[in-house]
Amino acid sequence: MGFQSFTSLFSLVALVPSAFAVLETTGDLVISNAAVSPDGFSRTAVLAGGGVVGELVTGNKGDNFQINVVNELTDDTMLRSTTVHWHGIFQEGTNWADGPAFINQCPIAANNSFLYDFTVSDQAGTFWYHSHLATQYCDGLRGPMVIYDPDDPYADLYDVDDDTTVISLMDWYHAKAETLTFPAPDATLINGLGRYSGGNATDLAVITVTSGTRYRFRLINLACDPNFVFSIDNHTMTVIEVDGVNHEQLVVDSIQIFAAQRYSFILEANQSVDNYWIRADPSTGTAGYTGGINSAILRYSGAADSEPGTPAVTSVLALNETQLVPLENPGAPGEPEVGGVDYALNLALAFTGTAFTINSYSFTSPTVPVLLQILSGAETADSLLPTGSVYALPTNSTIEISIPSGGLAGFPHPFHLHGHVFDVVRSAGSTTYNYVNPVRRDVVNTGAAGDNVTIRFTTDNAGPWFLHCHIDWHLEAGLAIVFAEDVADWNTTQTPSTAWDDLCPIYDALSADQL
Ligand SMILES: [Cu+2]
Repeated sequence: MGFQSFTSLFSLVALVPSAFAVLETTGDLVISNAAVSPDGFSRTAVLAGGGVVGELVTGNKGDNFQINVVNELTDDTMLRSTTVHWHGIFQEGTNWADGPAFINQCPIAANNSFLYDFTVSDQAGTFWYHSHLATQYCDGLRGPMVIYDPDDPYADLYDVDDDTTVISLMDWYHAKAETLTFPAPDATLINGLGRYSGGNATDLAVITVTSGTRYRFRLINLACDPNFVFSIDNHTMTVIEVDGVNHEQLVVDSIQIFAAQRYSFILEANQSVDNYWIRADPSTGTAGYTGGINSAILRYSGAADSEPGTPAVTSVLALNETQLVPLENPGAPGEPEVGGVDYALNLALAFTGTAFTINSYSFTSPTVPVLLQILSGAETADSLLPTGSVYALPTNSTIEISIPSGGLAGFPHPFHLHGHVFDVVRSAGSTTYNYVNPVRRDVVNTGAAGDNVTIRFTTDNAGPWFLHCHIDWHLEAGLAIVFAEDVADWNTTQTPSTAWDDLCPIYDALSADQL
């Protein structure tokens, strides 16, 4: 604790961000522009805490977080306003701190700051944060967030779980997000380093392990688009956590991880002292490993400072979502039959050639945040904007959402619900329904033609909650709706800060070049 305290004090006066900066529950998260070249190609990016991978935000189950987002963005060729969403955190009673622009708040203008003050009362696991304004996080504003559990039921399975065991995967673009339409990424970054096809043999991320030690790795897909097939040569992985929910142990040799999903897995350093390839093959962009693309290095202490020579092998134990079983309180709410809930909703998805629609409406941001519409006087859910994209959900009710994505353009689409986790009673690639012990998570792959991915949850969290495709280019093209949960109670349960009240007047007064 002494060293931690010293580094915290030191960070108050140090202006150069550390490569291993950790923000523990309380402090400033500075959003700034800087030129970076994580794959050898230099571009100006939007950074959280100064790194291509944002500062690691940590805390313990039960902690209150007070993160002051300081907007120092100056580059008007990109968005200068910002917001931060804490992905997977329920925000019970603090819907105003969830982050999505024009759903939960107005954007934070440049040269301003905004305090996100929320308590993580009963969640632990692997999370992340990112801008939730247009496609800003594709320009860089994304980082990991870990909520440690002092009473982790799996504590006996591992020896190491710290800032060195977070593995972040992301797509990287050489052009600025606002100039791109349904682009393919230029590179894959693993822990903020990578190479692009045709580029130089730049440094790759190295994860160091000690022979005989067991690690809890926390794998996070921070991508704007691709899913990755992740593996580590010569090693199996025992999955124990899915999107912040403990699951029964499942041994796999590869993990297809969709945008915004997370897994914790145990890796035992039980192979000979050597270097091994870590692989993350993307679904879009340049596939494969030629020249060290889509790769990082697992290095045993004592091994040579060189690249691995291990060959790629075919996976024989790929992760299958239907094999994941929640460790605590498994089972979906409602009756064990299709539609056996209080409120069932089918989402018919379509693509017009330029925009996505859900039940015939393409989501476009309202000018007044959905939460503010009620707090400032709108009286019924029916009047909430944008028209056709807001669905009122009754409180204390069982909900079923079916998503027959049917090979919709750009599939497979990973759908994310804010404010909840859900039980996936029908997974992609499966025609059977599991109401007994289905995977519980907050981002689900909705699959291909013939799939009808179906999720269930219970309404116990008042506020407007976004449901959207987590391919950010698709969200921007309208693949989203808003659940207005328990609207009647927003005025009594939601008490935003004065600073929150000030966000919209400040933002609305900005000139075009300040947006
Ligand atoms: Cu999508």
